[in-house]
Amino acid sequence: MTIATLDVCQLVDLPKISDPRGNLTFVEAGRHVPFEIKRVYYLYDVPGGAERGGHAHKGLHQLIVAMSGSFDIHLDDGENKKTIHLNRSYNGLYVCPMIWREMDNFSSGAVCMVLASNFYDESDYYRDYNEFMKDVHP
Ligand code: T46
Repeated sequence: MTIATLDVCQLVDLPKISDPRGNLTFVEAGRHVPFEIKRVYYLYDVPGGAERGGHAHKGLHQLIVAMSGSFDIHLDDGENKKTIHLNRSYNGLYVCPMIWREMDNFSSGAVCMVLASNFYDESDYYRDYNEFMKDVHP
């Protein structure tokens, strides 16, 4: 198992084609995200005060984009923590495997889109922080 560090979880500037008719952003697998995209999902209608996440993935790579509105993502590699405020639809946050994440502070109307490197698989999750820590710091 590869132990991740927060250093690789960085904001990616996605291309933005500005146009008086409205802006356009695109994402190309292998070019803007360092993985093949196998799944896209999105969170929406998130009630004020809700928290999401609260888990880590063993092998999943993700790019998280605030398509609309804003929210905070708190990342934790077992040693260091950082919080990122996402509020631009031309920025994506790359999150590598083995990073505990929690999300909160969703604005009204926020839409969080996630590009993921694999299909949904519950066995890829750590949902217990102590289990995650045991594997990060055996
Ligand atoms: C992450 C944040 C941003 C599925 O059936 N298929 C799916 O593709 C997903 C993502 C979830 N589910 C089911 C599994 C659970 O019964 O939907 C329920 C909620 O899933 P989860 O606990 O993963 O939801 P979030 O919003 O806490 O977390 C998700 C991602 O799992 C996670 O990787 O970073 O969105």
